[in-house]
Amino acid sequence: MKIRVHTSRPWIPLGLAVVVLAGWVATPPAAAQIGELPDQCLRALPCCPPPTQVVTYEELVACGFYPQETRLECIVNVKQPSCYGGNGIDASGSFEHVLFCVDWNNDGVFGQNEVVGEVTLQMHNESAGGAGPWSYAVYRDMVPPSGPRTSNGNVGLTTTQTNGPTYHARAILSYDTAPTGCSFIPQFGNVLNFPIRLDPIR
Ligand SMILES: [Ca+2]
Repeated sequence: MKIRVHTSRPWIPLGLAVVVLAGWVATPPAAAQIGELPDQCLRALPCCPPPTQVVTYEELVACGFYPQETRLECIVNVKQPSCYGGNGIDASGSFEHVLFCVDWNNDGVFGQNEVVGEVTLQMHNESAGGAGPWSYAVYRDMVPPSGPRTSNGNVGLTTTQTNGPTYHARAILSYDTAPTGCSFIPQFGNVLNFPIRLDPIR
């Protein structure tokens, strides 16, 4: 048997109730704002000049080449529970940018025309109580300039004959700010150089 307990309700003038309700609509309670709060974390750095390639928050830990898909890949470790521009997994958060370059002419310099692609990883603050670091994977399929992938530089040939020439690649991780080129030095993030071998597609 269910027992209902009745309590006497305090008398509230109608006008006062309208005022209270209007105030609640104008300023929702804190619980209603969860997930919409801006990230209060400021990545403060000493001055001057501020250090670069700070890897306290995120870091490229390894990169490589997957020949079968002509794909450059990297592992990005996200190390902190916050400071990623938004609270909650549904927050807009921020972006971790990774730019890939390949020194196609093997002159030891990554030129502006040797960018092969960029990928962005949307990031947010930890919201489920987990403890990092968390390892994310990013990749970018690239289209080499005519030659090295299929025919050892013989422009016009479309064979898959190649002896697997070696090239040098670079990945640049930058939080929030997209790298502007292969020489970009990120403030938050880091640069990794790594050799790759363009083995034939098997
Ligand atoms: Ca070059």
